[in-house]
Amino acid sequence: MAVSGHQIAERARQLLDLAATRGRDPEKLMKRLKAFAVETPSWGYADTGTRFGRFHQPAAARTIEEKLQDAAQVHKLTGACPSVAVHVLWDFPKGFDPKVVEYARKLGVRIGSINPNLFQAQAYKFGSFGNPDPKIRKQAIDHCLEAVRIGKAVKSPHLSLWFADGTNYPGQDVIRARKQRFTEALQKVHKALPKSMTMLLEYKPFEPAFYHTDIADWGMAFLLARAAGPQARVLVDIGHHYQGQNIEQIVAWLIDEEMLGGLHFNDRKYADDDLTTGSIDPYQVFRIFNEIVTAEEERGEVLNIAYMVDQSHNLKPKIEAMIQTVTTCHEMFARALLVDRKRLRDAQARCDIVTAEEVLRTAFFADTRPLIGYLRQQSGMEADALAAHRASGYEARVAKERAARHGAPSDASYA
Ligand SMILES: [Mn+2]
Repeated sequence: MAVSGHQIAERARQLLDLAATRGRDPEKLMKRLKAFAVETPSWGYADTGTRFGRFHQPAAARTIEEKLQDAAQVHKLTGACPSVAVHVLWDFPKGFDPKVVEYARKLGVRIGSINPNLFQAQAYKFGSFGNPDPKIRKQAIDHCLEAVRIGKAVKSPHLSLWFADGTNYPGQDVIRARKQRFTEALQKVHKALPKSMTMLLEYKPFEPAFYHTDIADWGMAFLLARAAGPQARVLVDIGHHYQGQNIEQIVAWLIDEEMLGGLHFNDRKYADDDLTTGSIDPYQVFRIFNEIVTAEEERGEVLNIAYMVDQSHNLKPKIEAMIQTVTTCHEMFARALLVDRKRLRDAQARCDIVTAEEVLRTAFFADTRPLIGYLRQQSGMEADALAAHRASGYEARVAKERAARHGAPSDASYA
């Protein structure tokens, strides 16, 4: 964005004036935008790949400390990412080290959701909570209990569960029996939760299981969460749906049932592609935020929804990809705040479809980049986080440091 700070402030003021004509208090709007936070995942800063291969980036983080450094860089530039999701197995391979809490604090971030790993160990070949072998189910439950202990130690608000469980061929196992095993295991883990922790239950229709997945859609996640206990909610990952599925409707229904716990942001063209948010369908991100803002305005309160990024794209530079995603989320949320609610409600009451749709389209096509830039300027940051990151020389510096620390990345095939 080759515009001056003054121009950004000017454009932001025009947008705020426009918001005022749509019945919105500009000061409150800026406050709401400032409070917007999205958690970034530790695994989004590390080398990843597809099942065909893994392409290394010299600056990719390899240890939890390096992942936290990168997450702190994103937070420093965007002001919107104060917490970092951790992955128990990948981030604490030798067991949890409480020193990371202090290290994160020093960097200006904190540990967020705790993600157990119930899919990588050989034991989980035929499932974790759904496994027919009670010993393996116990191993999976014990790993989750350890994740809860870590969550207590770092004061994390979320235990975030995703299961690769399912079967690959008809007849492989009894679908109902697996459902019952899941219910029982989730209840055991729920019992161990402190009052301050919410269990988030994620669903996905297929992959790695290609015949049936134990938690395949939001309805199954909803029923299991309800059976697990009062602190369990559904986690909606944008990439975990069939093509064409109306995700904002799922979000709206879960809000209405008080069961929406969080969102995992990413984008996709075909399946669970882990692309950067809004790179394929920014209108979908807007429509999701619009459902959330609609509910918040009706109720006059901010909903307790964990906004999180879940992407680990393997070609873009990691931090740049994360800044793009976080900024897109922020900008789309701002667009949802610019919807002329009164005009929309009037049009809806008259069944005036075209006006109602145009109200949404008008907000969606508003360029909210100056608003986010202005917000950052007011907090002493550069308006353009991506340009600021590139100008900082951070990537070249950490690439050199990390190469010196670890040597060249191993070319071993992706496991
Ligand atoms: Mn996810």
